[in-house]
Amino acid sequence: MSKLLKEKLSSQIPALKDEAKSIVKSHGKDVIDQVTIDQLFGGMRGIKGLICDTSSVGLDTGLIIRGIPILKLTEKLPEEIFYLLLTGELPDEKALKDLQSDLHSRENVPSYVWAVLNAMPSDTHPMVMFSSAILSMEKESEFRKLYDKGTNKDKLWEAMYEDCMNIIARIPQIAAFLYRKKFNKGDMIGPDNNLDWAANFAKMLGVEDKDGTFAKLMRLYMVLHSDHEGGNASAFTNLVISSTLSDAYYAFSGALNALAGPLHGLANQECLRFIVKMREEIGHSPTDEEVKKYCQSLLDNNRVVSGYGHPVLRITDPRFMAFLEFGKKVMSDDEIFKIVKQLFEIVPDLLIAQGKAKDPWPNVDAISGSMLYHYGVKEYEFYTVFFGVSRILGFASQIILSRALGAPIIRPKSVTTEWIKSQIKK
Ligand code: NMX
Ligand code: MLT
Repeated sequence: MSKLLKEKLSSQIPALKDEAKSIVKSHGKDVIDQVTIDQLFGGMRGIKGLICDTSSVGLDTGLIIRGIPILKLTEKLPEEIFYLLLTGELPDEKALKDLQSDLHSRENVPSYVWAVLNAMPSDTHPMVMFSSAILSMEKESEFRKLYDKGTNKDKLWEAMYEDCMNIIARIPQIAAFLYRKKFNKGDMIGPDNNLDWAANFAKMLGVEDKDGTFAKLMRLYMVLHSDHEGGNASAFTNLVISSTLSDAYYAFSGALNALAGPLHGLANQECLRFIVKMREEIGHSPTDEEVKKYCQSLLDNNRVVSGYGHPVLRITDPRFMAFLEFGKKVMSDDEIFKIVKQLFEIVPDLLIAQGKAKDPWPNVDAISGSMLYHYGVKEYEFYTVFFGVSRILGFASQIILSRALGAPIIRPKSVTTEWIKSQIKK
């Protein structure tokens, strides 16, 4: 089996471990942040409390992967991004081909996964199906087998790598199967060894793609959603689970459950649901005034406008801008896409006027669904699965590196409200 990526990592890891050790040895007690009471009551927002080298998110830059702003990576393949997330370098042609053939060689999904999915009630949410399918494969874990053998901790990352590669190779097929099953799209479509990871996914979904732009969208979609540093709710969940030396199957399944919340990854579903409902209620292409009134009524009822706001960003999400550019080229007359643009003109001002949201600008979820809807993927309940398939590239990179560095169990200290009150008195 081809293994250039694993070899590259093996050669990098000793230096990474030495670097981490020496930083801690020389500067272990240096203070880099302080914690305020509003951060404790406010979801730990802004506290610098984690190491994540795969990517970072600046409040005024958005996603940066290994030093490269996401808008400079939009022409890359998701496999290239995975290589970059893990190693800090883009692969050359040989390394890319090697990675692609390695993934193809691992794509055989155990047949019991289909049985698990077929056994689920037809009204099960696709994210439950996706998360369960991944968890159901836990018995395949090389990591757990190696751990059970009592293997040296330094070797565990290699088994983590194997598990992650197996999962990445299989999820396009699993997601495509559950899309076709759940939404009665017909029989499963098998993988095609000649295609790249995202184009293969596009083909297995069975979405009509006469001009090849849906495959292009899938590549872009998978690149844009691949990672968003370590502190977002699902990535953090993934890191916490993996830090207990649970394997990747447990970690990804748990992380996907965090992604499935409407304040996080489910916002893409909620945003399309909102647009469709608004059109149904208003009954035609809404005017600016009607959209304004509709959104204002949400805010007046203490509801959020999905797709707007962010825990870190204070600018329009560059991932939103990348989709906007794609949409302008491919679907400029699409009714839903036009409403997304209309919302972009209207919602920030309403949020600014309301004065609550710290970030009034759109995030990626404000637009990603409209891209899918255009190609006939109108089942918005499925949208967060697309997010999850892509984000597993980031989850995988983060926990392979954590295990390679021997990161300890994550266990911050909690305090009681009484303790806070006693500190205030002091
Ligand atoms: N619409 C209405 N109110 C909002 C919005 C919004 N889009 N965004 C923030 N607020 C409110 C928020 O609910 C809070 O209200 P309250 O004080 O009554 O609790 C107040 O503004 C302050 O919140 P922030 O500190 O600005 O935001 P926070 O960091 O806590 O949360 C989000 C960030 C993303 C959870 C929040 O902006 C939100 O709920 N947005 C809508 C859901 C969404 O788009 N999520 C997707 C995030 C990206 N992703 O891909 O995961
Ligand atoms: C993400 O892509 O994970 C979201 O933008 C949420 C976040 O970064 O907190």
